[in-house]
Amino acid sequence: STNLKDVLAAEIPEQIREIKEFRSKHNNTVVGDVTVDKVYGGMRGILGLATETSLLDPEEGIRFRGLSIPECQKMLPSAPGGAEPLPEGLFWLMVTGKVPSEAQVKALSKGQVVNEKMFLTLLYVYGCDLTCWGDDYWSNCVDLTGFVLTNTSIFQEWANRADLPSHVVTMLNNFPANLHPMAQFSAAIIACNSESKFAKAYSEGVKKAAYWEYTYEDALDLIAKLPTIAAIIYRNLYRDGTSVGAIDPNKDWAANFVSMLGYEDPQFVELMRLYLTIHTDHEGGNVSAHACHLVASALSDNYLSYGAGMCGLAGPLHGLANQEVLVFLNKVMNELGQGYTLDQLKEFVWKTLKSGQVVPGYGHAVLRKTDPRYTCQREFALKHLPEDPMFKLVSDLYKVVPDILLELGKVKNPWPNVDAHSGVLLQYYNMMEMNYYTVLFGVSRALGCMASTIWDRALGLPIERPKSITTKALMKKVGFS
Ligand code: FAM
Repeated sequence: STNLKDVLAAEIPEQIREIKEFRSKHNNTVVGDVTVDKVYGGMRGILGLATETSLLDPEEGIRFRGLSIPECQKMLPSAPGGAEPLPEGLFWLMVTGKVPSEAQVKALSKGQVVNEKMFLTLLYVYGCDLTCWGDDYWSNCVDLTGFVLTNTSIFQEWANRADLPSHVVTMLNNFPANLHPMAQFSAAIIACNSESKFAKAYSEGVKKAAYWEYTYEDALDLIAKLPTIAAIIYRNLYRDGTSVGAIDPNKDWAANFVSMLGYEDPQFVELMRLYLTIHTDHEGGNVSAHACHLVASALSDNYLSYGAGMCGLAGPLHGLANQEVLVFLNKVMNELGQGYTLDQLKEFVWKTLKSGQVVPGYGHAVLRKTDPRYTCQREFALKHLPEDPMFKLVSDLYKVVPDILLELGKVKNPWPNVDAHSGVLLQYYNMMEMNYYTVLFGVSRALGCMASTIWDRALGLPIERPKSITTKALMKKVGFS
Protein backbone atom coordinates (compact mmCIF):
# COMPACT_ATOMS: atom_id res chain seq x y z
CA SER A 1 0.00 0.00 0.00
CA THR A 2 1.09 3.60 -0.53
CA ASN A 3 -0.98 4.64 2.46
CA LEU A 4 1.34 5.08 5.42
CA LYS A 5 -1.45 4.78 7.96
CA ASP A 6 -2.49 1.38 6.58
CA VAL A 7 1.10 0.13 6.57
CA LEU A 8 1.57 1.35 10.14
CA ALA A 9 -1.72 -0.16 11.30
CA ALA A 10 -0.50 -3.54 10.06
CA GLU A 11 2.81 -3.17 11.96
CA ILE A 12 1.44 -2.16 15.35
CA PRO A 13 -0.08 -5.45 16.59
CA GLU A 14 3.12 -7.38 15.86
CA GLN A 15 5.26 -4.79 17.64
CA ILE A 16 2.93 -4.82 20.66
CA ARG A 17 3.04 -8.62 20.75
CA GLU A 18 6.83 -8.70 20.54
CA ILE A 19 7.32 -6.18 23.35
CA LYS A 20 4.75 -7.96 25.50
CA GLU A 21 6.55 -11.26 25.12
CA PHE A 22 9.95 -9.64 25.72
CA ARG A 23 8.75 -7.86 28.85
CA SER A 24 7.03 -10.94 30.23
CA LYS A 25 10.43 -12.66 30.22
CA HIS A 26 12.78 -9.77 31.01
CA ASN A 27 10.95 -7.10 32.97
CA ASN A 28 13.23 -7.68 35.95
CA THR A 29 16.50 -8.04 34.02
CA VAL A 30 18.96 -5.32 35.05
CA VAL A 31 20.30 -3.24 32.12
CA GLY A 32 22.36 -0.56 33.86
CA ASP A 33 23.33 1.10 37.06
CA VAL A 34 22.80 4.54 38.51
CA THR A 35 25.68 6.20 40.32
CA VAL A 36 25.75 9.42 42.29
CA ASP A 37 27.74 10.95 39.41
CA LYS A 38 24.90 10.18 37.00
CA VAL A 39 22.30 11.68 39.33
CA TYR A 40 24.14 15.02 39.20
CA GLY A 41 25.42 14.58 35.65
CA GLY A 42 22.31 15.31 33.61
CA MET A 43 21.36 11.59 33.67
CA ARG A 44 24.23 10.95 31.22
CA GLY A 45 24.58 7.20 30.63
CA ILE A 46 21.34 6.20 32.35
CA LEU A 47 19.35 3.86 30.15
CA GLY A 48 15.80 4.99 30.75
CA LEU A 49 13.91 5.35 27.49
CA ALA A 50 12.79 3.11 24.64
CA THR A 51 12.82 5.03 21.33
CA GLU A 52 12.30 3.04 18.15
CA THR A 53 13.12 5.50 15.39
CA SER A 54 16.91 5.76 15.68
CA LEU A 55 19.93 4.69 17.71
CA LEU A 56 23.11 6.65 18.36
CA ASP A 57 26.40 4.79 18.53
CA PRO A 58 29.13 6.90 20.22
CA GLU A 59 31.72 5.88 17.61
CA GLU A 60 29.69 5.46 14.47
CA GLY A 61 26.95 8.06 14.88
CA ILE A 62 23.27 7.85 14.12
CA ARG A 63 21.41 4.98 12.49
CA PHE A 64 17.80 5.46 11.52
CA ARG A 65 16.01 2.14 12.00
CA GLY A 66 19.37 0.45 11.44
CA LEU A 67 20.50 2.54 8.46
CA SER A 68 23.50 4.89 8.63
CA ILE A 69 23.43 8.27 6.88
CA PRO A 70 25.43 6.99 3.85
CA GLU A 71 23.05 4.03 3.62
CA CYS A 72 20.04 6.35 3.76
CA GLN A 73 21.61 8.47 1.00
CA LYS A 74 21.95 5.34 -1.09
CA MET A 75 18.69 3.57 -0.31
CA LEU A 76 16.01 6.22 0.22
CA PRO A 77 14.26 7.61 -2.87
CA SER A 78 15.48 10.95 -4.17
CA ALA A 79 13.69 13.53 -6.32
CA PRO A 80 13.80 13.07 -10.12
CA GLY A 81 17.25 14.25 -11.23
CA GLY A 82 18.37 14.73 -7.60
CA ALA A 83 20.95 12.86 -5.55
CA GLU A 84 19.95 13.56 -1.95
CA PRO A 85 17.31 11.54 -0.10
CA LEU A 86 13.81 12.93 0.31
CA PRO A 87 12.93 13.57 3.98
CA GLU A 88 9.54 11.99 3.33
CA GLY A 89 11.36 8.70 2.76
CA LEU A 90 13.14 8.90 6.08
CA PHE A 91 9.85 9.63 7.82
CA TRP A 92 8.34 6.53 6.23
CA LEU A 93 11.38 4.51 7.34
CA MET A 94 11.19 5.85 10.90
CA VAL A 95 7.46 5.18 11.17
CA THR A 96 7.41 1.71 9.62
CA GLY A 97 10.98 0.44 9.94
CA LYS A 98 10.98 -0.26 6.19
CA VAL A 99 12.61 1.52 3.25
CA PRO A 100 9.78 3.03 1.17
CA SER A 101 9.29 2.74 -2.56
CA GLU A 102 9.22 5.85 -4.73
CA ALA A 103 5.44 5.57 -5.00
CA GLN A 104 5.09 5.47 -1.21
CA VAL A 105 7.26 8.56 -0.80
CA LYS A 106 5.36 10.39 -3.51
CA ALA A 107 2.05 9.57 -1.88
CA LEU A 108 3.33 11.09 1.33
CA SER A 109 4.42 14.35 -0.32
CA LYS A 110 1.49 14.73 -2.54
CA GLY A 111 -1.49 12.71 -1.43
CA GLN A 112 -3.32 10.35 -3.74
CA VAL A 113 -5.66 10.93 -6.60
CA VAL A 114 -9.11 9.57 -6.00
CA ASN A 115 -9.79 7.05 -8.73
CA GLU A 116 -13.17 5.69 -9.66
CA LYS A 117 -12.89 2.56 -7.56
CA MET A 118 -11.83 4.49 -4.50
CA PHE A 119 -14.62 6.96 -5.11
CA LEU A 120 -17.26 4.23 -5.25
CA THR A 121 -15.83 2.68 -2.10
CA LEU A 122 -16.15 6.04 -0.41
CA LEU A 123 -19.75 6.33 -1.55
CA TYR A 124 -20.32 2.94 0.04
CA VAL A 125 -18.46 3.86 3.21
CA TYR A 126 -20.43 7.06 3.57
CA GLY A 127 -23.67 5.14 2.98
CA CYS A 128 -25.03 7.41 0.29
CA ASP A 129 -28.27 6.57 -1.38
CA LEU A 130 -27.60 7.29 -5.05
CA THR A 131 -31.22 6.90 -6.11
CA CYS A 132 -32.40 9.91 -4.17
CA TRP A 133 -29.85 12.19 -5.90
CA GLY A 134 -31.94 12.39 -9.09
CA ASP A 135 -30.87 14.95 -11.68
CA ASP A 136 -28.26 16.39 -9.36
CA TYR A 137 -26.24 13.15 -9.44
CA TRP A 138 -23.00 14.61 -10.86
CA SER A 139 -23.02 17.81 -8.91
CA ASN A 140 -23.66 15.79 -5.77
CA CYS A 141 -20.77 13.56 -6.76
CA VAL A 142 -18.54 16.59 -7.00
CA ASP A 143 -19.80 17.85 -3.63
CA LEU A 144 -19.29 14.49 -2.05
CA THR A 145 -15.76 14.19 -3.41
CA GLY A 146 -15.00 17.60 -1.95
CA PHE A 147 -16.57 16.57 1.32
CA VAL A 148 -14.62 13.35 1.44
CA LEU A 149 -11.38 15.06 0.52
CA THR A 150 -11.73 17.70 3.17
CA ASN A 151 -13.29 15.61 5.90
CA THR A 152 -11.34 12.40 5.83
CA SER A 153 -7.66 12.04 6.32
CA ILE A 154 -7.19 9.20 3.86
CA PHE A 155 -6.15 11.33 0.93
CA GLN A 156 -4.82 14.38 2.67
CA GLU A 157 -1.09 14.05 2.95
CA TRP A 158 1.53 16.72 3.44
CA ALA A 159 0.71 19.00 0.51
CA ASN A 160 -2.94 18.99 1.49
CA ARG A 161 -2.53 19.57 5.20
CA ALA A 162 -0.35 22.68 5.13
CA ASP A 163 -2.96 25.40 5.75
CA LEU A 164 -2.71 27.36 8.98
CA PRO A 165 -5.65 28.50 11.08
CA SER A 166 -6.14 32.25 10.65
CA HIS A 167 -5.43 33.03 14.32
CA VAL A 168 -1.94 31.57 13.91
CA VAL A 169 -1.23 33.69 10.84
CA THR A 170 -2.51 36.78 12.68
CA MET A 171 -0.38 35.94 15.69
CA LEU A 172 2.75 35.49 13.54
CA ASN A 173 2.08 38.75 11.73
CA ASN A 174 1.77 40.58 15.04
CA PHE A 175 5.00 39.37 16.58
CA PRO A 176 7.63 42.09 17.01
CA ALA A 177 10.75 41.75 14.86
CA ASN A 178 12.92 41.40 17.97
CA LEU A 179 11.21 38.18 19.07
CA HIS A 180 13.64 35.36 18.23
CA PRO A 181 12.47 33.20 15.29
CA MET A 182 12.56 30.11 17.54
CA ALA A 183 10.24 31.78 20.07
CA GLN A 184 7.88 32.65 17.20
CA PHE A 185 8.15 29.11 15.84
CA SER A 186 7.43 27.42 19.19
CA ALA A 187 4.54 29.77 19.97
CA ALA A 188 2.91 29.26 16.55
CA ILE A 189 3.19 25.48 16.85
CA ILE A 190 1.57 25.54 20.28
CA ALA A 191 -1.22 27.82 18.98
CA CYS A 192 -2.08 25.19 16.33
CA ASN A 193 -3.40 23.14 19.26
CA SER A 194 -6.82 24.49 18.21
CA GLU A 195 -6.58 22.03 15.28
CA SER A 196 -5.71 18.93 17.29
CA LYS A 197 -7.74 15.91 16.29
CA PHE A 198 -6.35 13.99 19.25
CA ALA A 199 -7.40 16.62 21.79
CA LYS A 200 -10.89 16.65 20.30
CA ALA A 201 -11.18 12.86 20.23
CA TYR A 202 -9.85 12.62 23.79
CA SER A 203 -12.41 15.11 25.04
CA GLU A 204 -15.09 13.00 23.38
CA GLY A 205 -13.89 9.89 25.22
CA VAL A 206 -12.05 7.95 22.50
CA LYS A 207 -10.67 4.58 23.58
CA LYS A 208 -6.97 4.19 24.40
CA ALA A 209 -6.43 1.68 21.57
CA ALA A 210 -7.38 4.39 19.06
CA TYR A 211 -5.14 7.14 20.47
CA TRP A 212 -2.42 6.47 17.93
CA GLU A 213 -4.79 7.08 14.99
CA TYR A 214 -5.55 10.65 16.10
CA THR A 215 -1.93 11.21 17.07
CA TYR A 216 -0.97 10.06 13.57
CA GLU A 217 -3.36 12.60 12.04
CA ASP A 218 -1.98 15.40 14.21
CA ALA A 219 1.58 14.30 13.40
CA LEU A 220 1.02 14.53 9.65
CA ASP A 221 -0.87 17.81 9.97
CA LEU A 222 1.91 19.29 12.09
CA ILE A 223 4.68 18.18 9.70
CA ALA A 224 2.76 19.67 6.79
CA LYS A 225 2.16 22.98 8.57
CA LEU A 226 5.72 23.56 9.79
CA PRO A 227 7.19 24.81 6.48
CA THR A 228 4.31 27.29 6.19
CA ILE A 229 4.86 28.55 9.75
CA ALA A 230 8.62 28.70 9.22
CA ALA A 231 8.30 30.49 5.88
CA ILE A 232 5.89 33.11 7.26
CA ILE A 233 8.39 33.83 10.07
CA TYR A 234 11.19 34.15 7.51
CA ARG A 235 9.22 36.42 5.19
CA ASN A 236 7.96 38.60 8.04
CA LEU A 237 11.44 39.07 9.50
CA TYR A 238 13.61 39.29 6.42
CA ARG A 239 11.45 39.77 3.30
CA ASP A 240 9.08 42.62 4.26
CA GLY A 241 6.19 40.29 5.05
CA THR A 242 5.80 39.13 1.45
CA SER A 243 3.45 36.21 0.82
CA VAL A 244 4.76 32.65 1.03
CA GLY A 245 2.62 31.71 -1.97
CA ALA A 246 0.70 28.50 -2.45
CA ILE A 247 1.77 24.90 -1.92
CA ASP A 248 2.39 23.02 -5.17
CA PRO A 249 1.11 19.45 -4.76
CA ASN A 250 3.50 18.29 -7.48
CA LYS A 251 6.55 19.33 -5.47
CA ASP A 252 8.07 17.45 -2.56
CA TRP A 253 8.05 18.79 1.01
CA ALA A 254 11.54 20.35 0.87
CA ALA A 255 11.00 21.88 -2.57
CA ASN A 256 7.77 23.51 -1.43
CA PHE A 257 9.50 24.80 1.68
CA VAL A 258 12.35 26.33 -0.32
CA SER A 259 9.99 28.09 -2.69
CA MET A 260 7.86 29.36 0.22
CA LEU A 261 11.05 30.84 1.68
CA GLY A 262 11.57 32.59 -1.65
CA TYR A 263 14.51 30.63 -3.09
CA GLU A 264 14.71 28.96 -6.48
CA ASP A 265 18.17 27.44 -6.93
CA PRO A 266 17.68 23.67 -7.52
CA GLN A 267 20.98 23.01 -5.73
CA PHE A 268 19.64 24.78 -2.64
CA VAL A 269 16.58 22.53 -2.85
CA GLU A 270 18.92 19.52 -2.89
CA LEU A 271 20.78 20.90 0.12
CA MET A 272 17.50 21.33 1.98
CA ARG A 273 16.49 17.74 1.19
CA LEU A 274 19.75 16.59 2.77
CA TYR A 275 19.49 19.10 5.63
CA LEU A 276 15.89 18.16 6.45
CA THR A 277 16.85 14.48 6.36
CA ILE A 278 19.92 14.53 8.60
CA HIS A 279 18.45 16.73 11.35
CA THR A 280 15.35 14.59 11.88
CA ASP A 281 16.31 12.36 14.75
CA HIS A 282 19.15 11.57 17.16
CA GLU A 283 17.58 8.88 19.34
CA GLY A 284 15.35 9.76 22.29
CA GLY A 285 17.44 11.42 25.00
CA ASN A 286 18.47 14.70 23.35
CA VAL A 287 16.73 17.78 24.71
CA SER A 288 14.23 18.37 21.89
CA ALA A 289 13.19 14.72 21.42
CA HIS A 290 13.10 14.07 25.13
CA ALA A 291 11.11 17.22 25.92
CA CYS A 292 8.60 16.30 23.22
CA HIS A 293 8.32 12.73 24.50
CA LEU A 294 7.97 13.86 28.12
CA VAL A 295 5.20 16.35 27.41
CA ALA A 296 3.41 13.92 25.08
CA SER A 297 3.47 11.33 27.87
CA ALA A 298 0.94 13.51 29.73
CA LEU A 299 -1.28 13.02 26.64
CA SER A 300 -0.72 16.63 25.65
CA ASP A 301 -1.36 16.69 21.90
CA ASN A 302 1.40 16.84 19.25
CA TYR A 303 1.28 20.64 18.95
CA LEU A 304 1.82 21.16 22.66
CA SER A 305 4.49 18.50 22.95
CA TYR A 306 6.41 19.50 19.83
CA GLY A 307 6.21 23.15 20.87
CA ALA A 308 7.90 22.10 24.12
CA GLY A 309 10.56 20.25 22.15
CA MET A 310 11.23 23.38 20.11
CA CYS A 311 11.69 25.48 23.25
CA GLY A 312 14.51 23.05 24.09
CA LEU A 313 15.98 23.11 20.59
CA ALA A 314 16.25 26.90 20.98
CA GLY A 315 19.00 26.54 23.62
CA PRO A 316 22.63 27.38 22.66
CA LEU A 317 23.97 24.01 23.85
CA HIS A 318 21.47 22.24 21.55
CA GLY A 319 19.96 23.48 18.26
CA LEU A 320 20.91 27.12 18.62
CA ALA A 321 24.55 26.02 18.24
CA ASN A 322 24.17 26.31 14.44
CA GLN A 323 23.49 30.03 14.86
CA GLU A 324 26.34 30.33 17.38
CA VAL A 325 28.75 28.69 14.93
CA LEU A 326 28.07 31.33 12.29
CA VAL A 327 28.49 34.11 14.83
CA PHE A 328 31.83 32.50 15.74
CA LEU A 329 32.96 32.08 12.11
CA ASN A 330 32.08 35.70 11.33
CA LYS A 331 34.07 36.86 14.36
CA VAL A 332 37.10 34.92 13.09
CA MET A 333 36.76 36.43 9.62
CA ASN A 334 36.26 39.95 10.97
CA GLU A 335 39.24 39.70 13.27
CA LEU A 336 41.71 37.72 11.16
CA GLY A 337 40.49 38.17 7.57
CA GLN A 338 40.71 35.49 4.87
CA GLY A 339 44.51 35.36 5.00
CA TYR A 340 44.68 33.87 8.53
CA THR A 341 47.28 31.26 9.46
CA LEU A 342 46.51 28.06 11.42
CA ASP A 343 48.49 29.46 14.36
CA GLN A 344 46.28 32.54 14.40
CA LEU A 345 43.21 30.28 14.35
CA LYS A 346 44.56 28.31 17.31
CA GLU A 347 45.13 31.51 19.21
CA PHE A 348 41.58 32.65 18.46
CA VAL A 349 40.12 29.36 19.74
CA TRP A 350 42.19 29.54 22.93
CA LYS A 351 41.05 33.10 23.48
CA THR A 352 37.43 31.97 23.15
CA LEU A 353 37.95 29.18 25.68
CA LYS A 354 39.84 31.39 28.14
CA SER A 355 37.01 33.91 28.06
CA GLY A 356 34.78 31.13 29.43
CA GLN A 357 32.88 30.38 26.20
CA VAL A 358 32.46 27.00 24.50
CA VAL A 359 33.60 26.40 20.93
CA PRO A 360 30.21 26.03 19.25
CA GLY A 361 29.74 23.05 16.95
CA TYR A 362 32.23 20.89 18.83
CA GLY A 363 31.56 18.27 21.48
CA HIS A 364 28.64 15.98 22.16
CA ALA A 365 26.99 14.28 25.10
CA VAL A 366 26.97 10.85 23.42
CA LEU A 367 29.15 10.95 20.28
CA ARG A 368 32.87 10.32 20.61
CA LYS A 369 33.90 10.71 16.96
CA THR A 370 33.24 13.18 14.15
CA ASP A 371 29.49 13.36 13.63
CA PRO A 372 28.51 11.66 10.34
CA ARG A 373 26.02 14.50 9.89
CA TYR A 374 29.08 16.79 9.77
CA THR A 375 30.83 14.46 7.34
CA CYS A 376 27.97 14.28 4.84
CA GLN A 377 27.66 18.08 4.84
CA ARG A 378 31.41 18.30 4.28
CA GLU A 379 31.03 15.96 1.32
CA PHE A 380 28.23 18.12 -0.06
CA ALA A 381 30.51 21.17 0.28
CA LEU A 382 33.44 19.41 -1.38
CA LYS A 383 31.15 18.61 -4.30
CA HIS A 384 29.30 21.91 -4.67
CA LEU A 385 31.34 24.70 -3.03
CA PRO A 386 34.96 23.52 -2.68
CA GLU A 387 36.42 27.01 -3.06
CA ASP A 388 34.10 28.84 -0.69
CA PRO A 389 36.18 30.79 1.90
CA MET A 390 33.75 30.05 4.74
CA PHE A 391 33.92 26.33 3.92
CA LYS A 392 37.71 26.63 3.99
CA LEU A 393 37.47 28.21 7.45
CA VAL A 394 35.25 25.35 8.68
CA SER A 395 37.79 22.86 7.30
CA ASP A 396 40.70 24.70 8.91
CA LEU A 397 38.96 24.76 12.28
CA TYR A 398 38.56 20.99 11.95
CA LYS A 399 42.38 20.85 11.72
CA VAL A 400 43.00 22.84 14.91
CA VAL A 401 40.03 22.61 17.32
CA PRO A 402 40.09 18.90 18.28
CA ASP A 403 43.69 19.05 19.55
CA ILE A 404 42.95 22.18 21.55
CA LEU A 405 39.87 20.65 23.17
CA LEU A 406 41.89 17.51 23.98
CA GLU A 407 44.57 19.68 25.54
CA LEU A 408 41.91 21.38 27.65
CA GLY A 409 41.56 18.01 29.31
CA LYS A 410 37.92 17.97 30.35
CA VAL A 411 36.06 17.78 27.02
CA LYS A 412 34.88 14.21 26.40
CA ASN A 413 34.37 14.62 22.67
CA PRO A 414 36.69 17.03 20.84
CA TRP A 415 35.14 16.37 17.42
CA PRO A 416 32.69 18.49 15.39
CA ASN A 417 28.94 17.91 15.51
CA VAL A 418 26.22 18.64 12.93
CA ASP A 419 26.05 22.34 13.77
CA ALA A 420 29.70 23.03 12.93
CA HIS A 421 28.88 22.77 9.25
CA SER A 422 25.28 23.56 8.41
CA GLY A 423 25.46 27.37 8.49
CA VAL A 424 28.17 27.81 5.85
CA LEU A 425 26.16 25.75 3.38
CA LEU A 426 23.11 27.93 3.91
CA GLN A 427 25.21 31.08 3.52
CA TYR A 428 26.64 29.84 0.25
CA TYR A 429 23.09 29.79 -1.15
CA ASN A 430 22.51 33.33 0.20
CA MET A 431 20.50 32.49 3.27
CA MET A 432 22.50 34.85 5.48
CA GLU A 433 20.11 35.25 8.42
CA MET A 434 21.83 33.09 11.02
CA ASN A 435 19.23 33.82 13.73
CA TYR A 436 16.86 31.79 11.61
CA TYR A 437 18.95 28.63 11.18
CA THR A 438 17.58 26.77 14.19
CA VAL A 439 14.08 27.06 12.71
CA LEU A 440 15.26 24.89 9.79
CA PHE A 441 16.56 22.36 12.31
CA GLY A 442 13.14 22.53 13.98
CA VAL A 443 11.25 21.83 10.76
CA SER A 444 13.36 18.70 10.28
CA ARG A 445 13.35 17.44 13.88
CA ALA A 446 9.55 17.11 13.66
CA LEU A 447 9.93 14.02 11.47
CA GLY A 448 11.72 12.07 14.19
CA CYS A 449 9.69 13.42 17.08
CA MET A 450 6.37 12.82 15.33
CA ALA A 451 7.31 9.28 14.28
CA SER A 452 8.26 8.57 17.90
CA THR A 453 5.12 10.17 19.34
CA ILE A 454 2.94 8.01 17.08
CA TRP A 455 4.71 4.92 18.43
CA ASP A 456 4.46 6.20 22.02
CA ARG A 457 0.68 6.21 21.63
CA ALA A 458 0.55 2.96 19.63
CA LEU A 459 2.48 1.19 22.39
CA GLY A 460 0.40 2.85 25.10
CA LEU A 461 3.49 4.17 26.91
CA PRO A 462 2.71 5.65 30.33
CA ILE A 463 3.21 9.12 31.73
CA GLU A 464 6.94 9.70 32.31
CA ARG A 465 7.93 10.26 35.91
CA PRO A 466 11.54 9.55 36.95
CA LYS A 467 12.33 9.75 40.65
CA SER A 468 14.24 12.73 41.97
CA ILE A 469 15.89 13.04 45.35
CA THR A 470 17.26 15.76 47.62
CA THR A 471 20.99 15.87 48.29
CA LYS A 472 20.36 15.19 51.96
CA ALA A 473 18.27 12.11 51.19
CA LEU A 474 20.84 10.89 48.65
CA MET A 475 23.65 11.27 51.18
CA LYS A 476 21.65 9.25 53.69
CA LYS A 477 20.88 6.60 51.08
CA VAL A 478 24.58 5.96 50.33
CA GLY A 479 25.68 6.25 53.98
CA PHE A 480 27.51 9.60 53.64
CA SER A 481 27.76 11.62 56.81
N1 FAM B 1 34.00 23.96 23.99
C1 FAM B 1 34.42 24.20 25.25
N2 FAM B 1 34.17 23.41 26.29
C2 FAM B 1 33.47 22.28 26.05
C3 FAM B 1 33.02 21.93 24.77
C4 FAM B 1 33.29 22.83 23.71
N3 FAM B 1 32.87 22.62 22.47
N4 FAM B 1 32.37 20.77 24.85
C5 FAM B 1 32.39 20.40 26.15
N5 FAM B 1 33.06 21.32 26.88
C6 FAM B 1 33.26 21.34 28.31
C7 FAM B 1 31.92 21.37 29.02
O1 FAM B 1 31.39 22.70 29.07
C8 FAM B 1 32.28 20.82 30.38
O2 FAM B 1 32.92 21.84 31.10
P1 FAM B 1 32.61 22.05 32.68
O3 FAM B 1 32.95 20.75 33.33
O4 FAM B 1 33.51 23.17 33.06
O5 FAM B 1 31.17 22.39 32.79
C9 FAM B 1 33.32 19.76 30.03
O6 FAM B 1 33.86 20.13 28.74
C10 FAM B 1 32.78 18.35 29.95
O7 FAM B 1 31.69 18.35 29.05
P2 FAM B 1 31.36 17.04 28.15
O8 FAM B 1 31.03 15.94 29.11
O9 FAM B 1 32.45 16.80 27.17
O10 FAM B 1 30.10 17.54 27.32
P3 FAM B 1 28.56 17.56 27.77
O11 FAM B 1 27.99 16.22 27.49
O12 FAM B 1 28.39 18.10 29.15
O13 FAM B 1 27.96 18.64 26.78
C11 FAM B 1 27.69 19.71 24.68
C12 FAM B 1 27.78 18.37 25.42
C13 FAM B 1 27.27 19.46 23.25
C14 FAM B 1 26.59 20.55 25.37
C15 FAM B 1 29.06 20.41 24.76
O14 FAM B 1 30.02 19.64 24.08
C16 FAM B 1 29.03 21.82 24.20
O15 FAM B 1 28.70 22.76 24.93
N6 FAM B 1 29.37 21.99 22.88
C17 FAM B 1 29.29 23.28 22.22
C18 FAM B 1 27.82 23.60 21.87
C19 FAM B 1 27.34 22.72 20.75
O16 FAM B 1 27.98 22.56 19.73
N7 FAM B 1 26.13 22.17 20.94
C20 FAM B 1 25.46 21.40 19.87
C21 FAM B 1 25.39 19.92 20.13
C22 FAM B 1 24.69 19.35 18.91
F1 FAM B 1 25.03 18.14 18.61
C23 FAM B 1 23.22 19.54 19.01
O17 FAM B 1 22.56 19.26 19.99
N8 FAM B 1 22.66 20.09 18.01
